[in-house]
Amino acid sequence: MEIANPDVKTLVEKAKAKGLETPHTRREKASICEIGKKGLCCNVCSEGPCRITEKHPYGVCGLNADQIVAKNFLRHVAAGVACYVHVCENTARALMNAEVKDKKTLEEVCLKLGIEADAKKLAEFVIADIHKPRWQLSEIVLKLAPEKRMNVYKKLGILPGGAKAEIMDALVKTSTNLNANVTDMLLHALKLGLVMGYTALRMNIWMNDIMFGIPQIMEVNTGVGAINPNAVNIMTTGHQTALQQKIIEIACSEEMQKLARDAGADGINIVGATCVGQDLQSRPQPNCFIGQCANNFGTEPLVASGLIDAVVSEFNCTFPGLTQIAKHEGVKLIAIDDVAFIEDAELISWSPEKAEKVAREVVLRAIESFKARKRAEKIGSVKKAKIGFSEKFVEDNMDKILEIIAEGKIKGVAAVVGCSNLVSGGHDVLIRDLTKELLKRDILVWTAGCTAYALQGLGFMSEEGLEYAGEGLKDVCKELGLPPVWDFGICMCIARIVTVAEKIAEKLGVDLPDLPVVASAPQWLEEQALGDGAFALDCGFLLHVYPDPFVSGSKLVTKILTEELPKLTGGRLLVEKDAVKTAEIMERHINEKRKGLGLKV
Ligand code: XCC
Repeated sequence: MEIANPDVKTLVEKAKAKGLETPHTRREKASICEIGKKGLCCNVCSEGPCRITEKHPYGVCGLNADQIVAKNFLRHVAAGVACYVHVCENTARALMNAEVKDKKTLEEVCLKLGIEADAKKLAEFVIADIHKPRWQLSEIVLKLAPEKRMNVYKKLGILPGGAKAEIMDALVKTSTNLNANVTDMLLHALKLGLVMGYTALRMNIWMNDIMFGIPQIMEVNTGVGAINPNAVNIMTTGHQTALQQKIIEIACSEEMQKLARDAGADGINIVGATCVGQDLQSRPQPNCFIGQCANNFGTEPLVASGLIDAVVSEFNCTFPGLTQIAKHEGVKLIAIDDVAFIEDAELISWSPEKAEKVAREVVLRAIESFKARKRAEKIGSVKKAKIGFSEKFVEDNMDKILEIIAEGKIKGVAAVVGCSNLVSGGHDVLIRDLTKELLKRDILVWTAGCTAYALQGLGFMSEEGLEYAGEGLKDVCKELGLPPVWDFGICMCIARIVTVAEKIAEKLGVDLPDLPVVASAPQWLEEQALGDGAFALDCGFLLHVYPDPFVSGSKLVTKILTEELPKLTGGRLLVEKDAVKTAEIMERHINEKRKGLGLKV
């Protein structure tokens, strides 16, 4: 299997030599269900699991392929949205008693929501909104969705009630012998997309900004080469910045650094990995945070290297495969949220009241673990990356950005976001190839999530990235001193990208689908990505994904998502493995939108 990042490739080889499994080696041995891949397996009653084929077009209950595909799709979206609602709720808990770093954002957010500018009140408002019943519309969505889009959502009847109630009823509908209405289930998925976009993602991001400040453009080091083998190395996994930030603060304290030195280490370092590392990296951190070193599928190979003393997890992507590696390498696994509690991990549960105590325990465990660790060699390289883009940056530079797009030096924007996987050509492969194709066509790439690390690690966020850019894009980047790929941070910052798009649409007086903007999750992995995808379809974007989000087993569902939806929300699903074909379709789409706006093509 191809692995785009040479350092990850080395780590996988080294793990293999030690007899350790990584997803890359397990993938080759895995038994993949070809029927489930198309969404055609139903396992919600004791008569099944029923697998739908041409010869067996119905389950025992009478469900057909279209209904099973729609049901499975809604279940996946509901689970994905539930994940980020969990994160958002914890962030609100953290905000309750937190120090406010960015008062201006607090005031702006509260003004938008029509509440008093007070952190505690905002946190209570978010938690109350999440817990509303289904028959009371979510205030967050009502207040945040742009007016032009609201008309579309009202017409379709997809304005959601309380987040948890909508998720729960999606589970009810898709349980045994209940809803069998394809349209209703797909509309429910779109409704959950709004919960995802406005509540789970956007409110989470804004609450983090209030607590920790809006990301700033800065140059950072990234890559496994930054890891000092003789430091106590604590690796992050998850999505909950509010839970990890305290650990950095405690780890970097002189008291803990001294304890580490007394144990024979050079000090303690926090090694960023998965999405939470991406978010931590986007704001200035104390020195002992050494930057982002792995995306999702890079974590197991990195832990197998012997450079890591403890893994502290609070969400995905915490691979269960870490257990066998940790056992072999003597790595301490710690879960600070039980949703990420894997085998052999110790659960040290976070709560806002216990945050400091939890952080101290985590750091002390890591120092203990260091004492027993076998020595490992320094591995890999360090890349420079200019990161930290935000809605604020775009707002501050709005006129210039619009002028450049109008001139055609940049044709449009592609949001290339989300996870990495091993099936889209290999680890980080389609992300790399699609980005190259887009840049070549003078399409600016905005990114977030594991995709962002993939591109950072390959040099796209430094001058190196310019070699892939077309003439127009290259000129602009050189003039502004910016890379051709803009990193918005954690995958949840998809919400930032949509906020930016909304601001541009508002400025131009148009609706979101009128913009020369496209979206892609070229290597989507988990259910959250499908929830994000539902939001992108709500917003009316052309949404490229690979692989098929388990819908190809139904001609009807596929037709709705690819042909009917453009007439309803403007959104359209595109499933494509080939980078060139995808970029061509995206360029055509962007050019059509430019024509619609009266811009030269
Ligand atoms: Fe996991 Fe976030 Fe996805 Fe990366 S992008 S694969 S969830 S770590 Ni969020």
